[in-house]
Amino acid sequence: MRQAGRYLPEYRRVRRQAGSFLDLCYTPELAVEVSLQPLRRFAMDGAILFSDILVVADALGMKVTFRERHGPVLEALQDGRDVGRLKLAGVHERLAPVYDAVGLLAERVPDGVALIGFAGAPWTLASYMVEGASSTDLTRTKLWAYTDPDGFQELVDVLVEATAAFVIGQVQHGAEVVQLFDSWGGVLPEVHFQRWCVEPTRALVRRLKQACPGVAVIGFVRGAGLMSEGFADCTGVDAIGLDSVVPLSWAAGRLQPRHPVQGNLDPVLLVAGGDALRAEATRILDVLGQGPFIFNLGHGVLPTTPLEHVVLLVEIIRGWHR
Ligand code: 1CP
Repeated sequence: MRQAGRYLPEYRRVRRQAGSFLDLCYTPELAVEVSLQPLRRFAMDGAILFSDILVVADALGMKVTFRERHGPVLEALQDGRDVGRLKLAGVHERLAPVYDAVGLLAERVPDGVALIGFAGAPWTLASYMVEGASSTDLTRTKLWAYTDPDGFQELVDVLVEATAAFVIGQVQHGAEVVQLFDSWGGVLPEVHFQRWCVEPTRALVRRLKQACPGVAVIGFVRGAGLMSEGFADCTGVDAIGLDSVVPLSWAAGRLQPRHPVQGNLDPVLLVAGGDALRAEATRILDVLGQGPFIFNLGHGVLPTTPLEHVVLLVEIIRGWHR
């Protein structure tokens, strides 16, 4: 989960050299370099491609920029006419530099380290394209989905196609695992969760698995809570990512018998370090480590995370015994 992030000094150096954030994503040598940086410092079992979920919006022809300390800024979609102007044809060509980065990474990631590709799930991607920036309540996106479901469906359909092309391209260039981030899925009430989170993800996973039968898919829906169970069972994802507030015993009882789970340390505990970090990391390992499990954070690494706390966390995980 955002391993490279802004907490590594060597990342910040490359980031400064690269110019814009999208230049970093679209320059294969630089994207490969920042993808490999965390592996050089820490004994990780997985490497996540350095890119961003919003390259798909960019590849569809939207103007996307990333402002320092502010996050992404997009020229927001207003209505169905704007959806009609998205350029689905040619998405593959525009994303070619990302595939090139994956291809180089597949050669350079050490043996035994899984190469993870990723994309935003359609709902989360749609939310940035409609809000035009980070938002916590997604009011505009919800209003569109609730008042004009057919029109909103057209946008979601475009995003299923574009995102499927994106993850298929990554797997064809060497990604072994694909993680789908539905970071804003948890704001939807159950009926709408089914339509805008479960259904598009199911369509996306079906396309991906048809093209790339052996690939493993991890679905992460932040805030899904109890709805994670239906999501895991209905979408065809293999493993399920958990945010930090999902109770561990519930996950062990309801999810883990059918799906490997991934999660879910609160990123703020990684900033805190010390006994608080040790206690929670150990509790997660004790409860979820009995079944199929990928240790991860419940959300992205915070920029203020001290490096020695990451070292400590890796030691705790490596030193833990079932
Ligand atoms: O190692 C890595 O850093 C992996 C690459 C990675 C991934 C998996 C980045 C780089 N972004 C993401 C996923 C991503 N991007 C998600 C899904 C996971 C999550 O919920 O965090 C989302 C929602 C985004 C959109 C985005 N891009 C945000 C979040 C804004 C918000 O609404 O909270 C931000 C800050 C970005 C920019 C970005 N992407 C990645 C980095 C390292 C950064 C920081 C910008 C910088 O370095 O200048």
